[in-house]
Amino acid sequence: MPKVVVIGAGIVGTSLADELTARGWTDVTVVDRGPLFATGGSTSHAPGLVFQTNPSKTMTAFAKYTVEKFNALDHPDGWAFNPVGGLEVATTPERLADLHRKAGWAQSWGIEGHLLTPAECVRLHPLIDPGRILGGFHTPADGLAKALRAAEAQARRAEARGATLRPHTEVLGILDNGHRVTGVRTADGVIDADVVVCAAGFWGAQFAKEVGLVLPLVPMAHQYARTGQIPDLVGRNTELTEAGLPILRHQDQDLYFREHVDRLGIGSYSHKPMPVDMTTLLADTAGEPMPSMMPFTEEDFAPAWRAAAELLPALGDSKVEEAFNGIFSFTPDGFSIMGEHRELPGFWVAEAVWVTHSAGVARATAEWIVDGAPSVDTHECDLYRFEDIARSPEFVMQTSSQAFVEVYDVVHPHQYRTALRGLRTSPFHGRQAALGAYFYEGGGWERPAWYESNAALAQRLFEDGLAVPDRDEWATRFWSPISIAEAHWTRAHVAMFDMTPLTRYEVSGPGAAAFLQQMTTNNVDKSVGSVTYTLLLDETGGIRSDLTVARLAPDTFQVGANSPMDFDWLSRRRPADVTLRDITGGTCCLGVWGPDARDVIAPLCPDDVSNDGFRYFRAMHTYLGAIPVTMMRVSYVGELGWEIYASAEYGCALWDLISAAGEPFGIVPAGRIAFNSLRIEKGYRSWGTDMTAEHRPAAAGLDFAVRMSKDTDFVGKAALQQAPDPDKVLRSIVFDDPAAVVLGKEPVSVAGRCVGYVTSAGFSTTIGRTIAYAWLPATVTVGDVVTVAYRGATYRAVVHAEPVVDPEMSRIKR
Ligand code: FAD
Ligand code: THG
Repeated sequence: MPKVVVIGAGIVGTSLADELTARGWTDVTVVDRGPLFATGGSTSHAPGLVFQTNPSKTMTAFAKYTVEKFNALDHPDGWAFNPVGGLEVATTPERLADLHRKAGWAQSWGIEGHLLTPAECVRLHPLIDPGRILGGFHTPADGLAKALRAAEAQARRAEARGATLRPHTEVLGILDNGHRVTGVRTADGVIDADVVVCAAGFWGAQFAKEVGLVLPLVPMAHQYARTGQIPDLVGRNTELTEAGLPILRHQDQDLYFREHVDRLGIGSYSHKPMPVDMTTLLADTAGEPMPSMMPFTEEDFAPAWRAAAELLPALGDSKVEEAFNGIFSFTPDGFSIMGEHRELPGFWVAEAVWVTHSAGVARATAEWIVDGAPSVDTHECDLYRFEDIARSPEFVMQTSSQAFVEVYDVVHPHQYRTALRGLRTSPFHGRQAALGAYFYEGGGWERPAWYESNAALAQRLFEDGLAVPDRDEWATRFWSPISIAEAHWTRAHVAMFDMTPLTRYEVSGPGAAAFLQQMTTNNVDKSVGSVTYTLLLDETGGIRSDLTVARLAPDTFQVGANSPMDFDWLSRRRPADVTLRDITGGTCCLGVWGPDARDVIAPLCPDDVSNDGFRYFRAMHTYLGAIPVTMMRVSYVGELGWEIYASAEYGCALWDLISAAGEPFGIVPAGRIAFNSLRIEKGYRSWGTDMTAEHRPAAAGLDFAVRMSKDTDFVGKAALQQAPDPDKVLRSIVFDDPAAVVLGKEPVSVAGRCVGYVTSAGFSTTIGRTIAYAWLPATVTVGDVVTVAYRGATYRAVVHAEPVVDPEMSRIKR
């Protein structure tokens, strides 16, 4: 049986010991520098508020499991979970509207929740001044975790199954044999291990660094205070129950509250980010009860106290009695960090995890270690989700600080960070900026969302009758009606799209074809010049990614991928006779699509680009003017045309060449919003949003990309052979009301019952309605009526046959 060492006996380490031993891996040693179970880590003082609802389905699932698990734990001192419920109040109209959005997430992810009037809020939480609030959102299953009891109960259960707990044992180093991890070195000697899991909380980045791994997390201080006795609370709770009122969030002032018998605990994020310098941590925390507590900085708390007393007037006569600046981890995107070190197999991390998500993260990590894959989609938390730049200390610090500031903000789905923009720009960037591009950010890249230079064209089209339904204020943020004109113009004439940020790899070497055959579902071992749409599956048949694979030479393939996780997945499995290279940065890509695309390109190209001369899903190395290019006749927007790749130094010249050649046809640059709505019309999925590792190809409507009959035993094939018919499938739905807009994650109901959720959506200029993808029960079929809740409105939609636009492929294959 494999030997496991878990570093850290906080809520994560103990939960992991429980989950591993429950799966039969009982040779587990949990080591902690501190005493058990108040080790001195973040868990030791966590006030334990558990609000389950999160924009992320996965994080919500992690929290839901934590609540279920903690509710069922036994501890001699009392409850490990007290389901007092959760209440979030709004003091601004914007927050009130956002609580509707939150209620939507709760419904989508299966958390009971109710929107309340101010009077109803006060009935639940009588300390609230009803005159201060506009409404609230109540989630009855939320509550308080007693983190130390939960840690102890889980650790004892693991111990009963054979695990060993070693307090007062500091890990001084990680040992390996040059290939994989072999153990840890402690002050008392070496502990051998086949698997070492770093669950060392905000100290984890130090271990990781020692083994050559960058964990993008920043330990930050966050203020927590307890008041003196509050007369209104006296007699409400016993020492045992501690709390009876719902845990409370006042997010407009970055505050949260819980009861401690007859006192209130107040947590505040309203202060400036306070990153902790790990090199001076010991000195900085010397006079404090534990090394995760910094001295309280009273002046930072003053505004929080005033805001708290405004919401809860009962605080007026009270004051802060105990307080500290507690330390825990922040990450650039707010998600946890999970996975195995690629260069040091056997070294795993489970880091930047709240108490709220702890059991869920632990279960997924245990499944991953024991079974090879977690049962929920963990891509948002994947250790290898970060682009290179996102590992630089500067990036980690700035973005994590922004994440701290925004932790309770109303964040729009298209609101991109402002810190450190402009890091990755395509060679077209100068031209785009001059054309008034509005840039979104993705993977560090600047990506035009629309171009102000198309405003006049848009105006003309609208006057000629192109419909642009009015949108609500929320949906118009980070959006422009110009995008509708760009999409329309692509279908009517021709447009150019910057595809440079599309991740691409060169896979080469004598083993390249066999490798890709083994890794992906479709047959890619075809003639030179072939392009194949294919899937990466995990061992359970879940979709890890969807790729295009172009065979540029017998032993050279260009792979169009989705994220750094694809590179990681392929790297781990790459045999010695295959070279894998990320060529995204050194190259650029321009998509030229629309009915006039051939007329733009043909005069520039020495080769035959006719429908027969350059067939659909073929690739060719050629020239456009003087510029060497690789062209692929592929179109994510579903139009005639090509992706044109060139070495980056030609980019600007390529842009100018196509712009000039396209001028007689009225070519326009078009942005991401148009791109997105066009691909949704055409039925193309976006990995990570529409489908993830939780879904198999049949459910996602991608069976056509799986070649079960090919000779190679590709990854995931065996699982697909056993797979039952899917009970949930991805569908396109079309809204009745032309003005209906959704942005993603909204709950979908049939006959008043929530049965699924929206993944992505876009306004279709072709049919003048918004089209959305939604996961729905397989029993809901084409023609069925559904309703979608969007920030307080309810829209009717109908399940549509796919794709909504051009099912005959006549637009592409001409
Ligand atoms: P820890 O509990 O820090 O455990 C890590 C362990 O690793 C420690 O015990 C440490 O001693 C050990 N360790 C480190 N280095 C070594 C070494 N070299 N050798 C041996 N052992 C080592 N979360 C919520 O969900 N809800 C809340 O309401 C909430 N409120 C919070 C309020 C405050 C003020 C703070 C600071 C945090 C709060 N959190 C909350 C966050 C939560 O406390 C943490 O995210 C969580 O406890 C982290 O658990 P962990 O097991 O990863 O880390
Ligand atoms: N271009 C390239 N690579 C990519 C993408 C891209 N890789 C990642 C991502 N996008 C992959 N997604 C898709 C989705 C659909 C298609 C291409 C890439 C597509 N599908 C055809 C269809 O379904 O009709 C496939 C037809 C066929 O298999 O013959 O075109 O945008 N380079």
